[in-house]
Amino acid sequence: MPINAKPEYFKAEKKYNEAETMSARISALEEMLRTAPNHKGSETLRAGIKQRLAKFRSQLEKNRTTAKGGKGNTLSVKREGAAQVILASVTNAGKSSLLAALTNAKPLIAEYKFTTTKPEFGIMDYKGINIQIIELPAFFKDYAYKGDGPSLFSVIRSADLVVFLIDNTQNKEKQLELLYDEFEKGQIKLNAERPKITIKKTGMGGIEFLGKKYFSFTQKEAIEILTANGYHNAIVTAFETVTIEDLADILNESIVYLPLLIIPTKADIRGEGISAKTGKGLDAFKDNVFQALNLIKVYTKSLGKNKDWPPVALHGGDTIKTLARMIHKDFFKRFKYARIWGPSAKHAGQKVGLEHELMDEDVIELHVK
Ligand SMILES: Nc1nc2c(ncn2[C@@H]2O[C@H](COP(=O)(O)OP(=O)(O)OP(=O)(O)O)[C@@H](O)[C@H]2O)c(=O)[nH]1
Ligand SMILES: [Mg+2]
Repeated sequence: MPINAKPEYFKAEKKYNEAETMSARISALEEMLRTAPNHKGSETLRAGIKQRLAKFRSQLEKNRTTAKGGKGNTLSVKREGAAQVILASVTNAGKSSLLAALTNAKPLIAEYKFTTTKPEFGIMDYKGINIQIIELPAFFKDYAYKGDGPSLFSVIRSADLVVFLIDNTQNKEKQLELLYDEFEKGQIKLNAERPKITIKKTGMGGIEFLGKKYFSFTQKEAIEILTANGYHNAIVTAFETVTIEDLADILNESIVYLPLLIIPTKADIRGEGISAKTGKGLDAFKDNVFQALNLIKVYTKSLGKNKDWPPVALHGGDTIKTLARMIHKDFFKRFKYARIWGPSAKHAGQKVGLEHELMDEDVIELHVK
């Protein structure tokens, strides 16, 4: 029994105990989490609620996705290009207009509400790099649980970036609140860092803890939550301060972490941001997307020739090794050295090895044995 809980909490708990359907159970648990006391002594309570919530949400998504018939369903999107970007908004914020302005897609654009009813997608060319842009049907309350919502969240799960389009002509706070709420229900953490804790199953020896100084909970609490999740033998390592809620999050395999951009639309009518109508801000938008995806573009070149087109998409921190492997396995096996020009080169044509870290706009000449 939680100490200092408000009457609202007990009301929600009663609702939970009496709930007959999965969605009723989920919404009661959400209510419990909102009304549960928020002090140190109630962290275990909150973690427990979160866990049940996570379990039921995943179950709901699974039921809905399999009911859709899995594979051949029209709601899935075949991955193309170097990365996938999700456009999410309330209805009429201008997703289809933006998709049409950025890509080869020809979605229906109209003044009436909920024009788009299934994912629409196309390829955006960013300076020679292909990026797939996906418009999802507009969000509304309980999208994550209703109708196609759970299947659409599977599309989000495999994407690389989420963009919230916020309509300058509608109430901004309401739009943001709705979107954040639904993404939380869908178990997507936006712009959040994965808690710095790892759990490794072992064959025997019980549960062992490393980095205990970072735990803001007792070992007993941790063991309780771990065994409830089927971990009886494991090594748990913390690298930074972690709460019991962080531990619950890490145990929940359906949680996905994605970067988020918030972009205001219809800037030709009022406010900041982009306009799909006039093209205002679209180049800056593309730059933002590319950066938020943590992508870089590099060019290969052959001896005595100019750089090749199109460039190759890599991620920040990638090395010559990543590039060599990507081009051809022989390039990696027979690699001798590389010459580079551009931002990561100390001087033009610098000779480097496999571990050299590349930067956006580098030009690389690979030499093989
Ligand atoms: N002035 C102006 N109108 C826009 C802009 N973008 C979209 N619109 C208008 O807003 C309405 C909705 O645009 P859509 O692109 O269909 O919006 P959506 O978000 O895809 O809408 P749903 O699919 O129905 O959720 C249309 O009448 C568009 O012409 C813009 O940048 N400026
Ligand atoms: Mg649309």
